[in-house]
Amino acid sequence: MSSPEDRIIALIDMDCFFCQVESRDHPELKGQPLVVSQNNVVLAVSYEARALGVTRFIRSEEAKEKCPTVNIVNSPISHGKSDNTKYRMAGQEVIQVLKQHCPTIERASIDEAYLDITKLVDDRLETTLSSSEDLRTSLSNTFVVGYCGPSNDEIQRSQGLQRWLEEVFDDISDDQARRLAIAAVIVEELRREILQKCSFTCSAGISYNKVLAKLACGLHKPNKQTILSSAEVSELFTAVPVNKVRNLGGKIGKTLMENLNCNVMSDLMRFTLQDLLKVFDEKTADWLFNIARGVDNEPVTPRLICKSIAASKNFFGKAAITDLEGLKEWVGELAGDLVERLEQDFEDNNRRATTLTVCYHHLVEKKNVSQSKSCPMGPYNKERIAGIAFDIISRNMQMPIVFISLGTSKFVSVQKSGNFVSYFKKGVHSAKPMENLEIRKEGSQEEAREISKISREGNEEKSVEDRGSLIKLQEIFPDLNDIDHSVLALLPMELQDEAKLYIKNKESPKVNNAKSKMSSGGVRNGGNTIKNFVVKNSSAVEKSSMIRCSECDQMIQGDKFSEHCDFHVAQNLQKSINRSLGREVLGDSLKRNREKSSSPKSNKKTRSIDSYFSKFKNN
Ligand code: TTP
Ligand code: CA
Ligand code: CA
Repeated sequence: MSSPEDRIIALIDMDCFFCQVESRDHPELKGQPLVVSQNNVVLAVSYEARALGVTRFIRSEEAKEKCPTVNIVNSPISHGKSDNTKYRMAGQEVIQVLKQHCPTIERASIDEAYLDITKLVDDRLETTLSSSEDLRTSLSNTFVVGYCGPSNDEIQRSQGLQRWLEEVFDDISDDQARRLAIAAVIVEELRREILQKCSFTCSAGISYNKVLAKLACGLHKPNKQTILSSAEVSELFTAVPVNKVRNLGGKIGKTLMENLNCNVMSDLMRFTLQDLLKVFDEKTADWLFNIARGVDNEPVTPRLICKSIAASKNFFGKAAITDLEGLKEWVGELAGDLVERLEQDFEDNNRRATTLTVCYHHLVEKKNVSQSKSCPMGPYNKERIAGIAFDIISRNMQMPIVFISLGTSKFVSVQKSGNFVSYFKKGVHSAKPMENLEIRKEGSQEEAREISKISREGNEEKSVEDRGSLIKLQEIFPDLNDIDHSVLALLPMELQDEAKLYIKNKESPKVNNAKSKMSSGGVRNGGNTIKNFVVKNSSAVEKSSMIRCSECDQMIQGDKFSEHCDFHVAQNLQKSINRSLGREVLGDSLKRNREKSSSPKSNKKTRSIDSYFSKFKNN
């Protein structure tokens, strides 16, 4: 397989998915005009309702005005917001069916998946002899681009299919066409089985790359499938608007349309690679140049589970968030929802997210302005995540807020050990709820450990002890010679230090031997520092490398990066607490600490956050 046209890729997309899930639960709704609404906005429209003029993204009342007989189902609510669990699980049922037949499946959204069926097709071609007549009977729901009109007209479809099979299958023996025809038979079988086992209809596109399979899938719906061969691409592209193509729905498509005057895909052929390089980065220019010619080499990456997990909500009209109280309430709800789903995902898929992205839209002169910020993801803890989101969003006081999303991504596989699970699930390191947070300073003998600290008054010692007895490095990594660094980065500093020490000892056994506690599996009491909440990318801690801090844009030495991040977390928390509570927490805590340090029993030092910053910001 060397040519970009040698693969066979299918995209399967469920028809009016949320409506099908609802009408499977409520059979009286089957065949009826139906919409599924969330927050009073129509998100899914049955084909019966579409025929009566109902469209997506209108308000439920508007749907009723357009079609008085329409049934409106409101999607389930949890944490004060729509809960898609039911639909996600229904999507997973479909994946289970596909999994029985195809090893290379990429779940692309709640209701669609790409399949690389190249091998299935080649195996079938080797083992089965099919005449064009056999194929015509098997392909009873299949359209062929270039051999049918744009409608779902059955006569045009079957005549076109027959003509195509005769032309390319019997006469010329076009190899790609033969393989696409066999692929279409396989996809007809898969769709039939999905209907039998899950009671859902779906549509499919069959072509030789992901972009074209997706495009083909949308041409004939519902309950149909479409073949797109390379010979038909250039003709089809004269009629395909640029923004209807996968990856071109956003900024890139807009630039093509507005700045380069490309309206349909064939317009893109006017540009050389050099022309495109003047406007786009190398990767994008290259991709555009290729896709204009129907070439897309993106592989189908086997993935049965989503790449990201997010909890989000729109706040339309009067529901817009206008004060910190409202913001606090909603980030709490969203964080609760997110953590529930992450914990379930952890149970199901043995993986943990390492990046948290907080995105929000606020209104400026009635226009939506989007902001987003990513940071490392620590333990799955509702209060902690809510605190981070609150801090990020409240920082600029940009109200009213009309959309918030807390998303997690960059999953790493983890081994499940009892303590590892309980560590993350119980949130031993959970930060305090925002209203109780206090920032104070603590000095220690090791200068590098002098960092800002979130502590729970009175409970701090207990939580450190708890952690010590709960977590032992060896229980997380039974084979200490095979420590997964991405998992290690999720653990408390004490355990990270233990691991580093172990690795160092392994490399030069004479050094530091006395210090190591690995043989006893003990855990040093390092204090419940804010460091514990900061996940470090294992590559980011390379001493020699420099990392740009997204917060202050400074280049930071790798081994100082975590401390630098700690500073920002502490500083931001401090700001948000000061803002939300309207009092000088730092002033109070410093005062308290000063009092404590003056007591003969205390050996704690105090240091202002500014002096902390001046130390780390230029590291
Ligand atoms: P789609 O596949 O875009 O649409 P659909 O399945 O309803 O209809 P079609 O037959 O045209 O494929 O979306 C899948 C489901 O995702 C849809 O049923 C409802 C949900 N959805 C949202 O929750 N929010 C959105 O913005 C969109 C577009 C869909
Ligand atoms: Ca769909
Ligand atoms: Ca879809």
